[in-house]
Amino acid sequence: MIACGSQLFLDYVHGNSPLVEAALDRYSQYGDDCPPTLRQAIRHSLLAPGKRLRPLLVLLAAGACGCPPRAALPAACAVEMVHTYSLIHDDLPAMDNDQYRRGRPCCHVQFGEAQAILAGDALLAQAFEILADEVQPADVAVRCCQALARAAGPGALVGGQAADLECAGNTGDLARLEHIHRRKTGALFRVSLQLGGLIARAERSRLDALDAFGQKLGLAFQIIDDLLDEQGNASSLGKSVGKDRKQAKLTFPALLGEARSQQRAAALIDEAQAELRAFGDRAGCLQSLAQYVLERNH
Ligand code: GRG
Repeated sequence: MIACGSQLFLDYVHGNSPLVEAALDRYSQYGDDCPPTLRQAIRHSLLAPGKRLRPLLVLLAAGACGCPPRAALPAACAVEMVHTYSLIHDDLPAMDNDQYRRGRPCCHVQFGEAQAILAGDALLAQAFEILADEVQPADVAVRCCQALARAAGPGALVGGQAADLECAGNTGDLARLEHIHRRKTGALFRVSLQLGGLIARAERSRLDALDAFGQKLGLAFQIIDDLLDEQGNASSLGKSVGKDRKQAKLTFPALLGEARSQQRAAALIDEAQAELRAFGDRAGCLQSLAQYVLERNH
């Protein structure tokens, strides 16, 4: 296994996120049938400076299985669309009621609630259109649609969000918290890696290894996200901070304390990296991304 820090991943971001940004821009041009306000609302959120971790995971997983990044680009954009939809809807007054996201006013703050709901709806639908139209061959497209639908659905992203909303008042234990985040955060990390592997037509053992990596990475990402909400600053994060504590939310630092949360995230990243041993050098960038998730400050 390659021992490396986050620099390899940061170099990859430098080389490959322009590909993702250009494709997202292309996919969100739309014709005259899409009203201008809806187009602007979608582009406001989709083209805002997100970290693009999920699309990069798709490209890196495909690469680790021997497939060039361009072949996985449509699927990478599809996942980013589902993620952006979830952020737009999460920020709504009926959910987290946030004001600031990706360094910009939230979609509903800028365009009103109705347009923000529709922008999210449009992105969710478009993600599946892109997979069905552009992933080849058709049986792989079907498997990609199935995997993304499951990850976005009632037993994963939406279910995790619903469980989180019901979990007000800091009640619950570590098992409950992890169950929420396996669905709310982990499912999109896992499916990103699966889509990359499916497009590369990877064998079962490789898909399983990517999945085990994704589970551990997703949980570590969430622990760090909770820590950043306590310790980070709004201008570098591009979103509000300190909300979890104010709303007495169930979080990792609230249950474990900050030091133990940090240790748990580090242990999960070590375990995640070990899952990729069989890929050898091809997974160097994924290993480095895992390190970045642990060290990130935004
Ligand atoms: C509304 C169905 C539905 C789901 C909402 C995304 C989400 C679920 C909630 C957002 C709140 C939150 C802090 C979730 C957990 C971690 C997370 C998904 C953070 C945002 O991801 P980043 O940091 O965002 O990768 P960027 O903007 O960089 O893409």
